[in-house]
Amino acid sequence: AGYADWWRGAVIYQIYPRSFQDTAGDGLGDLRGITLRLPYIASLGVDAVWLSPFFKSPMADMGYDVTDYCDVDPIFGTLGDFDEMMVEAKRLGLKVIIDQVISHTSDQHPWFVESRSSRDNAKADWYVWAEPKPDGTAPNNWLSIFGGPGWEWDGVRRQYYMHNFLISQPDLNFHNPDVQDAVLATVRFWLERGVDGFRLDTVNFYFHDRELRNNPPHEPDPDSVGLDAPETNPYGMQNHLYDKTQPENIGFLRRFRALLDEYDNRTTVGEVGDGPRSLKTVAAYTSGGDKLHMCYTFDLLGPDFTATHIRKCVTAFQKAVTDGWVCWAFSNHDVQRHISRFVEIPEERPRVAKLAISVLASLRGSICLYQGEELGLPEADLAFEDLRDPYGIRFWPAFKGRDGCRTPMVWEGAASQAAFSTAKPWLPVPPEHLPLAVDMQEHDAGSVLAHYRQTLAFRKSLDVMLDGGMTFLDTNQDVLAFTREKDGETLLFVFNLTREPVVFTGAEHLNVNELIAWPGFSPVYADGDIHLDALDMFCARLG
Ligand code: TEU
Repeated sequence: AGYADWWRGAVIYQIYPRSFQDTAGDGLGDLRGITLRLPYIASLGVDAVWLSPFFKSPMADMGYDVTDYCDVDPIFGTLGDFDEMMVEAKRLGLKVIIDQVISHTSDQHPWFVESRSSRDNAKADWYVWAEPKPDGTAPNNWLSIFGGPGWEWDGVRRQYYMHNFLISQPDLNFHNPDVQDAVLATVRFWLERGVDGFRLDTVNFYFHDRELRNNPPHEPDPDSVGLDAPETNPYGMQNHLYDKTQPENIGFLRRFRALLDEYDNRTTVGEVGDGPRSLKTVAAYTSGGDKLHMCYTFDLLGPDFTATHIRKCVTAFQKAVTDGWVCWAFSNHDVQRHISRFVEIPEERPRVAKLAISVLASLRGSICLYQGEELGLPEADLAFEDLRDPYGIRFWPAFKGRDGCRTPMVWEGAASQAAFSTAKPWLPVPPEHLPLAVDMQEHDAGSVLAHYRQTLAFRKSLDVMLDGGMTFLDTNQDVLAFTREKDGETLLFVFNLTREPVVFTGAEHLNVNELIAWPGFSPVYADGDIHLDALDMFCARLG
């Protein structure tokens, strides 16, 4: 693969700027804080950082509600701070991916302020406006992911506008070419500033059905996680055929890619949460080399950390997406931290954290890590009074929201506020995170942090790990067993994700040539059998 393909197999570290490092003393992370900590991120051996939004915003959805796509919110700093961060990232050999939230804006965005001012202003058609039904109710049955109807009445225009998320996140009308042009102009702004790529928030929500047809009813999808999980949100009771994922998006994504291709070595990763259709959508968005580079699905963001589940997800992906590229992740800023999803007994946390990154780093695809997972941080258990996430506040206690994974990064276990800030942080630093702080693990060769570094270094050291093939072994044993292969080199991986030891017999006919020691795991290979402990793994070169 040439250098332009750097993103294939890349390890991307997601930063939640509000919670990473405060330098201004206001309890909120900022861009200078990120710059300060970039050497730490580089020391993990990742290829790129993805910054959650730092643009001007009233922060109703913590920055996923933008009022100016081309400026930095004062709480995060200035454009000058951004440029300094870019310089430091370049120096350290880190790529920078920013989060483009263009499906919707904030209702405070000047575009929306103008659009809602009358029915005939220049931006009247920039958002999704519609007449009420004759009885005054909303145009159709579309729902918002954050609860309630997907339409809000506007008393000035005497029309409804559409929103997939908060009422204060009106949906841009991508059917209007002027909207596409305006959005692409903001993308060019950041390309000119040197960013290496874009994470495209809710990329399958850009277009809606122009006829505004009602969504048909749908049994809730038991696999869906977080916001549209059936037990917490009626959103899952509808089949979202018409409020998102329309065919017109393909044309827009081609325009997006053409713009990117005017610059060297840029990339995109689209967030595709499309329920059961997600893989079809990923295939459509990433095939052909003329749309997105990668997509990100919610497949591995659920509670299931079993061989069966991971094999099912990867196999389904391989079948559906033959020409395209995926980015896998166990955690992000929207879901409960994976250590808490995968583990009930706290004593198991470090081992599962090590096993999980070993699995993730062995998969074919790029991978996204979420800040703090390299420390094995569990989800913070917050009180209702602490919550800032509007979604958590709305659905508490059935769904506790997304603040539990957004608490401040812990840098120094003995320092005030874990050295995140000199002030009281916007969310509390959980006391149980302190022993896991960076400085507490930094010099411990057996720590989760050390394991992340070793695992990522191994992944980076072999081409076969980056874009080699991935083939599951045909076995009925309860293990995750597969090979990675490229240019005559073949690696065998066997993971035991259960809490019972297992003897894996499926390697007998394979030519195990050289065992590869993996830190923290000590399987025994004897007479063609692989003896794995509970929560253990095996790696070898076949030859
Ligand atoms: O999330 C999109 C999305 O679909 C989420 O609702 C997801 O299903 C949920 O968070 C899983 O628990 C993106 C951003 O990642 C999220 O932070 C924003 O709130 C949302 O878009 C609106 O911009």
